[in-house]
This record gives sequence, C-alpha cells and structure tokens, in this order.
Amino acid sequence: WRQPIVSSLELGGVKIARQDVVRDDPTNNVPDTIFSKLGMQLHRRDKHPIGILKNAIYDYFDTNYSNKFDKFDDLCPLVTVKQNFDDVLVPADHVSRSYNDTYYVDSQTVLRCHTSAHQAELLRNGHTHFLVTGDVYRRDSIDSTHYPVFHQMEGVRVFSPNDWDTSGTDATSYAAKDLKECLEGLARHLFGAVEMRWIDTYFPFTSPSFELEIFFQEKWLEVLGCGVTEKEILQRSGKTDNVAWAFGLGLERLAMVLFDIPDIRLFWSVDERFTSQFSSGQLGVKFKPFSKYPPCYKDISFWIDESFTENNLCEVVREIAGDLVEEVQLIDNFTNKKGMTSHCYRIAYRSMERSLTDEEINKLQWDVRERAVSKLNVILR
Ligand code: FA5
Ligand code: MG
Repeated sequence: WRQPIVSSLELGGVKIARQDVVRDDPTNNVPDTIFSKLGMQLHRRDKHPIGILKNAIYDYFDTNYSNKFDKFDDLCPLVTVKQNFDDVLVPADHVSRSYNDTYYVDSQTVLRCHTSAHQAELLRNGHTHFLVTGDVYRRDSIDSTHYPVFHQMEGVRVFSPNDWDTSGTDATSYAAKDLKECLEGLARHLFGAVEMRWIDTYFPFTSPSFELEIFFQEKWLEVLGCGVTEKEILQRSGKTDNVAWAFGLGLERLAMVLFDIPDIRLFWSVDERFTSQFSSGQLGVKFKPFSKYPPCYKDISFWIDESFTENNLCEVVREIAGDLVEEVQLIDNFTNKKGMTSHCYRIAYRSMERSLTDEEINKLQWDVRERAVSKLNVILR
C-alpha cells in the first residue's frame, strides 16, 4: 500500500529531482508520503472524480461566459513564499506561514497551500477571467474531510467601471452580488437542489469574504472560500480602476457531495472497486461503497511540552500508517498541579479496501508510540 518513491518528476515543464525536495535540510519539512503525491495530477484524469468535476465546472463557465475564462491546470505546485503569501497580502505573522501549517522545500520555496498563489501573476500578465486548478498541500488534522494533499480550483473575474456604472450600486456590492450568483448557479449546475448557506469570514486577500457550506452526511461541510479582491492586489497589477471577485473551491469536498464519497482518502485509491465506478463526463453516478471494514481504535496518552502540535502528531501517524489512518482525535486534555499537560488521542485505523489484522494494527500503534517519543518530545504515560 505504500507508493514507490520516484527519484524525479516533471512538473509544469520543470524537472524536479527528489533530492531537490527531500534532503537533509532543517528548512525542509516535506516527508516521503507527500513527495510521492507530487505529479499525480488527479485533476487531469478524465475518469477520476476530481477530473470529472473539473470538466463539469469548465462546462458551466464555458456555457455561461461564452468561453471567456482562461484555464490553467498545469502550473507547478512548487512556488515561492512570495507567490503563496506576500502576493496575496498574507501578513508576515500569519499562522499559515508557519512550518506547522505549510510544507517548505527550503526557506523561500513551498508546496503551494492554495491556488491563490497564482492570482497575482496571472493578473499581472493581463488575464481578467481565469480558472486555475491544481494540487495543494497543507499540514493539517486527520479526519474524513481533511487530507494533506487536495485539489482546489481558483476563479477570478475582473470588472471594469462600465460593468457596474449603470447598476445603481457601488463596485464592491456589485462584484459581491455577481460572485454569489455565479457560485449559486454553479452549485445548481452540479447538484440540482442542495441545501446550502453563506457564512461571513475573513481572508487577507478579499473583503468582504464568504464561505459556502453544503449540508452533507448530517453536517454542514465547508466547500469553498471567496470574496471581493483587495484593491491593493489589483493596483499592484496595474488595474487601478477595476474591481474583481475571486473564489477557491475545495474539489474533494465538492466531489464527496456530488458522488456520495464518504472518505477523502478514497480519492487516492487505485482499487478497481473504486476507480471502475466513474467514467468521463458522468456526473450523476453515486458511489457504492464496497463492504465497509471495521475500524480499530487505539489510544495514546502523553505529557507534552510547548513544542508539541497536533499537526506534528498527525504527520507522525501518517508517515507510519499512511492511508490506514482514518481519524486522529483529541479525547482528553488536562494540566496537573505541577503545570504538566497531558493529551490523549484516539487513533482510528481502518482500511478502505480490506480488514486489518490485530497484529498489523498493534505494530502500527507501537511504531507510532516510538516515533512520537523520538520526534515530538513527549513522555508516554
Ligand atoms: C483558501 O484556500 C482560499 N485561498 C480560498 C479563496 C480563494 C478565498 C480566493 C477567497 C478568494 P480555505 O483555506 O478555506 O481558503 O480553503 C478553501 C477550501 O479548500 C475549503 O473551503 C475546503 O473546501 C478545502 N479544504 C481546505 N483544507 C482542506 C483539507 N485539508 N482537505 C480537503 N479540503 C480542504
Ligand atoms: Mg476555510
């Protein structure tokens, strides 16, 4: 179940050797499990749910905007810190810049954590309507709707004064209204009737900013972020009189709703019982789970120090158990009289493809315990 690690690959016409990404460099935190995902490009496979969804979204934009949107789906996922953060006005002290949240190849290069990393450059190059699809990377928690590699589609539309002049509203309200109509139309195109709601939120690069949530498996699931582009981003690209909107769709989340896929790990499955259920251009099919294997829960408790983070624990667990880990959940947290803090995490192991043996799970859990001690500075209880 481990993928072979290739020694080099081509990304957006650039050849990248494994040594360029994974080497003994303290400013590099990209593990093999992540390197092995580079270049997989699920979004460019027409029979994969992510590729099918991308094409369906393309259809919506082509039809409603007479092919005005330029499309990019092969931009290199290695980007500079400037592209990923500075160009979209992420403040210098924002948590998303930390080694705890983002994969750094070296101190100036990251695996993009969002497709917004390409906004500024495309605007500078004169594009006014565009879609950017690609794999993005984040150090994150583990559950059925979070994965450290996933796919986003960015959309940007720039307006000129004559677009809103006759509308009777100001430019920002005009763009916000158009944005919501565009995305609601997209949701109807993909899902027909679906329960959804808008939430006000914050992004450094848009104001106002919104998230769209869809009701799925008894919960509200966040599927996209969007908003009216900050003036400064447009100004820096020479567009002083314009206003624009932008969105970033989480393609796995949308595909989970569309195809009824219960767990985000399935997108990486090469099991024929998964892959054979989808075909190019087919949106209507619902995924039929092959028999669900039982989960096995193992708890791990330890004393932590101030260097401990949940993302680091999740990476340790994933490096050992790969896609056999379904969820890592904090179930107990207390501080004793001496000021020592203890955490207990419950790890759910479950394969999507077969039953796991006790022996196998015990070995995984043993390795997790050992690695937690050696890498995370914790003391097992
Ligand atoms: C962003 O990434 C913004 N760049 C989106 C944006 C673009 C806002 C343009 C405004 C303008 P956020 O971090 O919320 O926002 O991620 C966007 C979507 O990606 C989420 O709504 C969710 O659907 C998906 N997503 C986020 N983290 C994960 C994950 N670990 N696994 C799977 N999907 C995820
Ligand atoms: Mg969000």
